[in-house]
Amino acid sequence: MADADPSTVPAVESTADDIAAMRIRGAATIADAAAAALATQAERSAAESPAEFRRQLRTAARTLYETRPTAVSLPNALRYVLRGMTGDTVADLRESTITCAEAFQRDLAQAQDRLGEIGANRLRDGDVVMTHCHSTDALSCLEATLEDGTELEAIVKETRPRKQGHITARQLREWGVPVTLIADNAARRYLDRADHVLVGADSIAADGSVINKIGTSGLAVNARERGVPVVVAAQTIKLHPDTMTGHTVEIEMRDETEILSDEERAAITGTDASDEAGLTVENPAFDVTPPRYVDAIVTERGQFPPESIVTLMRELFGEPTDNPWDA
Ligand code: RI2
Repeated sequence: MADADPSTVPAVESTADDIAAMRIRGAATIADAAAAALATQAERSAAESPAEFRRQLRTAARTLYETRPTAVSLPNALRYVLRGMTGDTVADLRESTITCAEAFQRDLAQAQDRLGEIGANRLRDGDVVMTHCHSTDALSCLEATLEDGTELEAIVKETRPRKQGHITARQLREWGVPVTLIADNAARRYLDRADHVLVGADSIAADGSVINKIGTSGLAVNARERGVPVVVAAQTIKLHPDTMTGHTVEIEMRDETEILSDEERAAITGTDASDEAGLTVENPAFDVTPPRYVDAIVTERGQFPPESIVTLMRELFGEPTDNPWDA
């Protein structure tokens, strides 16, 4: 991350730190927090000219943008708020930015609710749903189903390395859903008992590829082989407009200590040297599931076969996007 700009308010820096450290995580939650941080920057800015105000907001957006590279909901949120920053005076700029950020947050919550209702139409009484990681969009589908009085069971993959499946299990137990927690390695065996695989997304590419927590692609391939439909719950803020022009989605590589502690490393290498050259640890946070393994992408605008998602992407984002924080 770049050195802190003195005009950037502490709330922006702390939100950026929290996103980078995954204290704030999940693509929708990150977008919500980023919009809120820009609103705080606007509210507390001491800028004395419109040009200075705009510069400060762009700097704050860049600080947030540089935290994690894969979930497109983050740049989509930042772009949305910066585009809503209009006016000829500092007061007008401040008000328009705050209003736009608040509208964005409201729309985000509504979109998730609407998506949940659409996703719930796929689920029937007694169905068993296998989940991966923790996705608020995916859980919204389950919540809407349960609100109808429909009963569900869940097979929850623990989702190494950070075991975010535990967050899903906790939420589902709060809703009274019977949960079977399994190690990731056991997923294929338990697919025989599952009626659906339901996952979220960090980004959706123009060809319908789904970028989601590492392990999603292997799960989807196994599910296809077992005949279990794979459903991706993803608000349209997860659509990655740059992929329309051939850009690929950067996969975040995280710290090796999420996989291997210093003690475990020492036990393998027989030395305390943390840079022992012969042992490399790779820790990609996400992988790419090709569209042929995905049955449906559920958004707040309806359910789509992955191959047709580009139509929605064009409608919502038009043609190529810019990064206003680079201006
Ligand atoms: P919602 C998460 O990424 C998971 O990969 C999850 O499937 C995705 O974001 C979407 O989450 P991470 O931030 O937006 O935990 O559906 O690395 O909550």
